[in-house]
Parts: sequence; C-alpha cells; structure tokens
Amino acid sequence: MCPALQTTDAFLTEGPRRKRRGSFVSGEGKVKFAMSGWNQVTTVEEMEADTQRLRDTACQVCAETYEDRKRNQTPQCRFGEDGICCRICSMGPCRVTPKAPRGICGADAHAIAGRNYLRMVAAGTASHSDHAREILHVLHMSSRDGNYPVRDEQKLIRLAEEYGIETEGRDIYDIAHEVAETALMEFGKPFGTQRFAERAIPERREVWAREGIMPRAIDREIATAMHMTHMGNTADAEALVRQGLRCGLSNGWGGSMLGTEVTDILFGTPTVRRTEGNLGVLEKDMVNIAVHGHDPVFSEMVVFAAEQKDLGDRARAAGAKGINIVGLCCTANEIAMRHGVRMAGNFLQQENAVLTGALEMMCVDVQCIFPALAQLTECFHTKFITSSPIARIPGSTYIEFKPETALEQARELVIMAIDNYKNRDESKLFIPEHKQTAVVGYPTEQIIKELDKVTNSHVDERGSFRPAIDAIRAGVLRGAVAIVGCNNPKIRPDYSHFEIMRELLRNDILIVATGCAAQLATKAGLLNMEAKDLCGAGLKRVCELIGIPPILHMGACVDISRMMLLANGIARDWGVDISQIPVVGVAPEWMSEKAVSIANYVVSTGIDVYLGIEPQVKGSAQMMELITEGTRRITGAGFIINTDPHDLVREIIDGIEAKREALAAVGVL
Ligand code: SF4
Ligand code: MSK
Repeated sequence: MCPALQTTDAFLTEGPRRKRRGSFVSGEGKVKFAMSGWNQVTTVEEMEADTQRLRDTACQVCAETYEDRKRNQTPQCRFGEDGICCRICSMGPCRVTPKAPRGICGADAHAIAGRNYLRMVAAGTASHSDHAREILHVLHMSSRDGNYPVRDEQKLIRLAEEYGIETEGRDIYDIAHEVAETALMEFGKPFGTQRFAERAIPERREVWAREGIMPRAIDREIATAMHMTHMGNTADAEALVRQGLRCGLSNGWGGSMLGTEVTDILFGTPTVRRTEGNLGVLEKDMVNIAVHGHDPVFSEMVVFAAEQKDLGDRARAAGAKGINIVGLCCTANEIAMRHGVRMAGNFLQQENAVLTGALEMMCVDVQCIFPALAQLTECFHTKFITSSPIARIPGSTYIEFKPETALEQARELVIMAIDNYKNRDESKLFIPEHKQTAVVGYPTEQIIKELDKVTNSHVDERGSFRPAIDAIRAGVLRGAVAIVGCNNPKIRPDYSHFEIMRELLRNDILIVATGCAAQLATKAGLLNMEAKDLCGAGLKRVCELIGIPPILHMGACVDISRMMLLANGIARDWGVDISQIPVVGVAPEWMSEKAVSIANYVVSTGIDVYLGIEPQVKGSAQMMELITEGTRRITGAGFIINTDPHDLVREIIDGIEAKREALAAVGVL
C-alpha cells in the first residue's frame, strides 16, 4: 500500500470527531489552538491526502494532472510573469530587459505591462458580461409554459420599475421581454452610462464622474480597452489603469450585476438551504453527473431532468440507486443556492472528480474548464460533454444547448449518463469520504433579513442595514471581509483561503464568500452553523443570535456585485463613502482574467482588495505603484499584495482597524 493511501485510511478510521489541537502561524507568530465543542473542520492536510490518493489512481491509469503539467512548465517565463513581454504586433514579440528597455516601436515596460493588464480586465469583463447577455436572451424568450418561466416576479417588477417600464395591468411576460430588451441595450447603447451606476451612493458617483471613469456601454468599455492597447495607441500607464477601472465598473455595476439580477428573476432569488460539499458527495451506487462551469441556464435544466420520475426509474433499472447531480466551480454555487444540490469542489478539484472513477458524466458550460478533462476522461468511462459554442474543447462530445430544446436535451444527457453506469470500472473507483454539511444561500436580501433579527429594528419591505451597523458600531463585529476567487497552483491550493478565513473569524470579522473561496469554506466545514465555535466572542454571539454560519455564502463569482450593493447600502446608512467603511475584499488564490476585472470594480467602488497572488505587472515599477497607490488617489482604494497568507491576514485586520479608527475620529463610530 502506498504511503498516501495509508495516510488517508488513518484519517478515515480515526473518524471526524476526533480531538483536535494544532497551531498556525499568524502575524504575531505561532498561535496554538484547541477547538472546543465542535471539532469537525476538514483540514487542508486532509484534503491534500485525498488528492494524493487520487493521484495514485492517475498513476495507475497513466493520466496526467495539473501538477504534472505545472512541473513541465517550471520555471515559468519571467517576462510573462512580470508582464513585460509584448506580442501585440508582428514586429514582436518584444521583451524588456536592462539592455533592451524598449520594444521595437519604443514601448517601455510601463506601457507593455499596462497594456497586458488592461487586456486582462477587458477579457474578464467580456466573460462575465457575455454570460449575463446569454441569460438576458433567455429572459427575452421566457414564457409561462416554456422551459424557462419567470420564478421571481417581484424582482422582475422591481427592475421594471427601476427602468421606468410600465407594469400596471400588463402580463408578466410582456414585462419580462421589455426588461430584457432594455437591459440588453446596456451592452451597446451609443450614449449614456450604465443604469445600475445610479444605484451607487452619490459620493461614489461623484468620484466616478470626477475621475472620468463612469462606465458607459459594456461593449464600448471592452472595445475602448482593446483599441487603447492596439499597437501604436496608449503608452501612458496611468491612462491604461484608468480605463481598467472604467472597464471593470462596466462589469461590476453593469454586466455582472445584470447577470445576478436576471438569474434571480429566471431561477429564483436564493434562500437559505442546507447542502453538502467535497468529493464525498459522489455516491458509489448512484449515477453521478457533475455539472461544471458558470451558466445556470444549462445546469438548472440538467437538475430538473434528473428529478423526473421516469429517469429515476431508468437509473434503478440500470442497477443504480438513483441519480446524483453534483456541482463543480461556480455552477455548483448557483445550483446549491437554489436547489441544495451538493458541491463536489472548486477549481483545482475538477480533475479529482474524474479521478474518483465514479463520474458517469461531466457536463460543462462556460469558463474555468480545463481542456485537460478531455484526455483525462478518456482514461475512465466518464463522458465529457461540452454544451456551449463559447467553450469548444477537442476530445469532448459537443451537444450545443439551446433554450428552445433545453429539457429534451437535458433528458438525453441524463439518459446517456444512466446508460453509461454499466461501464464503470470498479478497480478504478475511489471516492474520498470527506464531506461537510453547509448552509448556503445568502444574497443581499437574505443577509439583511437575517441581520434584522439582531435588533428587531423597524424595517421597510426590503429590510434595513441598521443591525449590521449597530453590531459593527458596538465593536461586536470589527468589520466584514468578502473573500472571493479561485485556486492557483502557484501556491498551496486552498491553504491561503483556509488560513485567512480562520484568522478573520477569530478576530470577529464577518466573512461573505463567493466562487471557489466559498467552496473551500464548504469543504472545510466553515459554512456549518457550528463553525461559530471557531469565532471570537463577538462574532460567535452574532451567529448564535441570528442563527447564521460565520461565513455567508453569497454565490458564484458573477455574484460579487451582490457584495457591492451590500457595501453600498451600509455606506448609505452610515452617511459616509464606501471607502470609509470597515469592509474589504480579499482574493487569496485568484487566477482568472475575470478576477482582474472584479478587482478593478471592487477598487473602483472604494473597497481595498487584498491579493495573495501578484498581478503580472511586476516588471514595471510604475504599474506596481499605480495599482497599489495610484488607484487610491483616484478611487480611495487600492490593491494590497502579499503572497504570505499569514502576513496578508494581519494586513487585512490592520486595514479594518484603521478604518474603524478613522470613523471614530470623525464621530461615526
Ligand atoms: Fe514590440 Fe511594440 Fe509590437 Fe509590442 S507593439 S510587439 S513592443 S513593436
Ligand atoms: S469558478 S473564476 S476559478 S472563482 Fe467562478 Fe472559481 Fe475563479 Fe473560476
């Protein structure tokens, strides 16, 4: 038996409720901890042991994983790492060195790094916003009897009223179609700025107007970014950074916000639900189907099809106990929040899910999908289905998903998976046992509702932010941190998320999480109500009073706009700017261009962003200064970068305390 397997077995026989003691290094040195009462956290070491055991399976079937490919890519190119390789025109590629400080056209390191950076923002904005556009087209064809009815009519009416669309006496689907048409204009309207920017408090809008970063049409901001970075255009790093802020805003207060609103309208605004997370949610004797990606238009229909009785009967006739749908990455967040569907894991767990040998099918839609899944699934019986013209992958079975035929297509996929159950090879089967219960589904509306329970304050129909403010004002909560983002093999996967979350909880800081960070919290057990025992006395009391876990799951990476509205609401209530409230964003393990776009809109909203992975601009001192301090001069917030999670969390706590002191000095606290 290999050592990794022995380790895993030891964990399993010891059981999950063992006594735990340990230590971790914080900014103040090594801190010992002994958990009292609840002691069911799944540690990163336990997750790593599971991964190691699954790598044995990979060896057994001669499959490679991202770790093998990472080794082959090491050392990674320094020019790329520092952002100073330009291949924008065919005179290049040009690489900046001390001996050759300019490209052939004369662009220096600052221009090259700035252009590369802005292109990342543009790509991230395009991805989130195009996702929203697709869903808007589905809203535009929604119907009472079709595949996609409207599930949250109240939210639709509210949005229609915000848009100034007549609602009185009209059929809900007429309203839905007009809302969709109006919203689709936000992508390409020739004049004006983003309508949702009007949701921001006046102080913020003033900053955006003063600094010339008020977002116009989404497609225009993307096109402007691409135009500015074309050969022979902008070489001024500050102008590139400013366009990054504006382009990011067109995502956060445009495309992403639309994506979230319309997803809620079509599929229902999430409510609190219990679910489970980690690979242990795969079932040995069921037909396992993983849905992976971001777009719920696809996954919702697969979930719906799998619940149909005749397909359940078919699975049982095939010798299985039923059909088990699980989610990966942000698709998991979407369907967990609306249906309680269990979550198999985050970004760097996608290969592990296949390596269990228990997946009959992996269905993907868009974004964050490893092309490597095609080769990997060939080593197993797993069918790998791609469904979107946006994400075509050689080696997959491509079944283009169309809203008009969605249910029939989803049923065909589920049938294909059921028929594949018989092809499972028991000799390759290993499902790690670790899984955790989790409470998910805290969109902004739900958080307000829950926090209102603290003071029973008078609230209007939409609730009030007063209780959160009172808890922070009293110092019971020191502040709030939004932890978002991916995994990145440049650092130990999930470790930074875990360490930062745990330390923030100990320091009475409420966490809201989305994306793959939220998935780590799920896997670790930090979305469990009982995780309050890991918190400082203040946060623990708030959790007990309200009945919430100390980390609130707010959704997918597209849902970070929910966090912007929450911060906006708190600032409005306090009568201060968003940049003054003790709320920050953290992306400890980010990797995607979407994350760069998100970071830009969060900073533009006035919220500091703490990064655990360095942006690829290090080759330009000017760019480093611009993203850390320059944006602060423009928006009141900037990036704080530290690759050591323990140092980073100390900086976060110090940052929150500094904001509290500043508010106390002006009499707000
Ligand atoms: Fe080189 Fe300038 Fe062309 Fe970039 S744009 S590849 S720096 S010549
Ligand atoms: S899935 S963008 S790895 S959060 Fe949204 Fe996770 Fe990051 Fe993809």
